[in-house]
This record gives sequence, C-alpha cells and structure tokens, in this order.
Amino acid sequence: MRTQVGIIGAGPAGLFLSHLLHQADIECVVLEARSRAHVESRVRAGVLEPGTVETMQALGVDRRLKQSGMVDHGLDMRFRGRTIHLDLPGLTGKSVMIYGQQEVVKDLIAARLAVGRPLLFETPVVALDGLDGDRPKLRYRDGNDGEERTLECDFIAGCDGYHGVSRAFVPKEAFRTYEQAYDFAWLGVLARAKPIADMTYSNSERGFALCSRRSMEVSRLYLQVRADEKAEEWPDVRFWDELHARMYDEARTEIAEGEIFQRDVAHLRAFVMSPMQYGRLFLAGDAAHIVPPTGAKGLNLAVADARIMARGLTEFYRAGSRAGLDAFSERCLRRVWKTVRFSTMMTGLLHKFSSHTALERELQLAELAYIAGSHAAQKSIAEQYVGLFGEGV
Ligand code: RFL
Ligand code: PHB
Repeated sequence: MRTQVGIIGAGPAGLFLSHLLHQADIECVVLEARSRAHVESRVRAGVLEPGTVETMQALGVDRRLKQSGMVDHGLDMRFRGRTIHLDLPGLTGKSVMIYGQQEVVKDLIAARLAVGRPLLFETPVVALDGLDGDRPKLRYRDGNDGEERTLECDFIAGCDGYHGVSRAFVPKEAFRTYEQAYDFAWLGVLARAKPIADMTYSNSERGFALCSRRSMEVSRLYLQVRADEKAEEWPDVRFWDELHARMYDEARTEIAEGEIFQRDVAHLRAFVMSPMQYGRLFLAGDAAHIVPPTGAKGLNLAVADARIMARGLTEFYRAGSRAGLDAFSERCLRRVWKTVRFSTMMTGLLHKFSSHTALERELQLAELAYIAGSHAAQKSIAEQYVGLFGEGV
C-alpha cells in the first residue's frame, strides 16, 4: 500500500486530520489499533471551544452537534460555600459547547466511512521506518489476517495518543520532554440524573469536584481521588455522599442523584514533547502533549494541531513549499505552552494538594476570593476557557 499521508490513530487528532486532508484533496490512510466499538465508546472530554465547533461546521460534520450539543454560557467555581459565576458571553462574547468526545468521534468515523476513504480498525502500527528520508514507511499488523504489512507514505502523522508508538521511533537526541505527574486522579462517572444548570468546579477541604453534563438527562461528574484508587472503590452511595459534601450541597437539594452507568479513573499529568516533529513524522494531540483536564483543553488542542498540520501539508502539495511543515511544531507549541500554563493554573487553583502548607492553602483560597471580586481576573479566566488563541498564536 502507498498513500500521501499515513495517519496513526483514530482519536480526535487523527480523525480531524483525515477530514481536513480529504477536504484539501490529499490522500491519507488512517490505521487504528482498537476496534470501532472500542474507539466510539471511550468516554472522555466534553467541552468544545468555538474553534473546534467551527472546524466541525467547516467539515460538514456538525449535523448531530447542532441537534444535541448544548451551549454552555456559564462557568462556576465554588470555594468555602461561595460561588463565582463567570458569564462567558458577557466576559468574552463567546461560549463553549458541551458535546461528548465519543459523539465527535462517532460523527467523524461515520463521515469518513461514508465517503469511502480508508480507515482501518484493529490495525496496530508496530514500527516506523525511514523518517529522515523521502519515503517513510509504517509497518502495521493487518486486522484481517494478522500479517505484518507496510504502508509507504510521503508523510506520517503520529496521532496515536500518549501511549502510542510514534514517539518511540524518534531518536532520543532529536527532542526533549517536559513532564509533571500529579499524585491525584479524577474519578469520572456518567449518571442518569438531571444536571445542575452551570458547569461547576469546586474547591473543598475534602478535595476537588466537578459537575458537568452530557444531556438534559445525563450528568458527567468528577471527584479528585488518590492516583492509586480504583473506580470500584467508589460504590454509588459513597460517590454521592462525597459529591454532595464537596459541592457544599449538604442538604442534598441541588445535585440530583441517579443510576451511575459508567465510571473510570484518569490520571493527571502535564507533558510536552518539543519539537513535535522529526523528518517526515509530525505528531499531534496527546501523542505530543498532555494537559491536566481542569481547563477542558486536550481535545481542543488536538484539533488545533490537526488544523496546523493540514495547512502545512496543503501548502506542500499545492505550492511545493515546506515552510508550513517546517514551522509546524513552533506554531503548535505556542498554543500548547499557553494551554499547559492555563490548565496547570486551574489545577493548582481548584485541587487539594497533600504537599500544601497551611499558608499555601490560604493563598489558594485568597486567589479564589480575589477572582470572586475582580472583573479583570474573571475575564482572564473566561477568555482562556473559551479558547484564547486564533490560528496564528
Ligand atoms: P486519543 O484520543 O488518545 O487517540 C489516539 C488513538 O490512537 C490509537 N493508537 C494506535 N493506533 C494504531 N497503532 C498504534 N500503535 C496505536 N497506539 C494508539 C488509540 O487506540 C487511539 O484511538 O488521542 P488524540 O486523538 O490526541 O485526542 C486527545 C483527546 O482524546 C484528549 O486530549 C482529551 O480527551 C482530553 N480531555 C479533554 N479535552 C478537552 O478538550 N475538553 C475536555 O472537556 C476534556 N476532558 C479529557 C477530559 C481527558 C480525560 N481523561 C480521560 C484523561 C476529561 C478526561 C477525564
Ligand atoms: C467534561 O464535561 O467531561 C469536562 C468538563 C470540564 C473539564 C473536563 C471535563 O474541565
């Protein structure tokens, strides 16, 4: 097999890239290690920035998003029983959209298969060759017969997430990594329960909590837990007791309970690979960077990378210029670092840290009290939450 761009991974980064390339008449093949059912049922992000929504519109894959996406105007932060309400349109003129990542992924998969373009599931890439030449190759295990085969490409896009293979084929001396792991995680659940009105992040003495939603009937709820905790350690009763307490809803009048039908634990880390390219390999999304989820940015960053990569590849095929490709990593990293900064700041503001001294804890609360009384501080958070940066940042 031969193609122009070989894409490893059918998560948001790889799928968006495949559509952007298709729109620019560039051929690509997407190879995904897992099954379609697995990829479509992975519950993750839910907050789409306007730039992500516009990208879906421009690709013509926003039919279901328009029907069932929910515009989110408010962002609330709670501490000491007080609530800071950030009116996103009032502060920024923009809002975000709530629409589950797995719904985005389903829409992109269906649209790609509908146009009959190659997207192969259960086809793990096992090796990358010739990245510093003109004809890089992907070696993959064919999902049908288990045979190892080769895909020859002009370029390879490593969109295979944090645990993918592409980073491992870049020589160690050609990049560096920056990393910070947290000693806590997020237990996330989906519950058949009416969500509260606004997305609400809470900083409580017992740890962080977050109430979000997926529909008018389904709540998406998170609790900060220890990094070594298992989802099974949180039966329903324990989960609801803890959530009410952390949301300052001791009277249990605000947060509706319901059947918890999905639960998982996600670890928190910040990670950046720099540069995000080597020879004819370009990495996008979680393969190149991870942000802690407190700013709801990971999926949006993956889409931004895909846009920048597609632009560089389009310039290459249309005008024969490598300039956009050469600038890929630098363009992406400007946004990535600002986003790591924002997500790390929000994580620091809202979680309980075992390492905090009493003084640090008071400073955290003083920061929240400052934000509560400062329009400027609220505007700063709101503009980053809706997505600060235009294409060129
Ligand atoms: P993905 O989604 O991990 O997809 C990578 C794909 O590559 C495949 N793969 C391979 N395929 C072929 N060969 C191989 N050798 C392969 N190795 C791996 C994998 O099977 C997979 O299908 O990465 P991508 O595309 O970069 O997308 C990134 C996003 O998934 C991620 O950043 C977000 O989910 C982060 N995130 C959030 N982002 C937001 O923008 N808004 C949010 O509200 C938000 N909330 C969250 C989040 C992440 C969370 N977790 C699970 C950490 C909430 C949570 C709880
Ligand atoms: C979600 O709805 O899943 C969500 C919301 C806000 C975040 C992270 C995840 O910061």
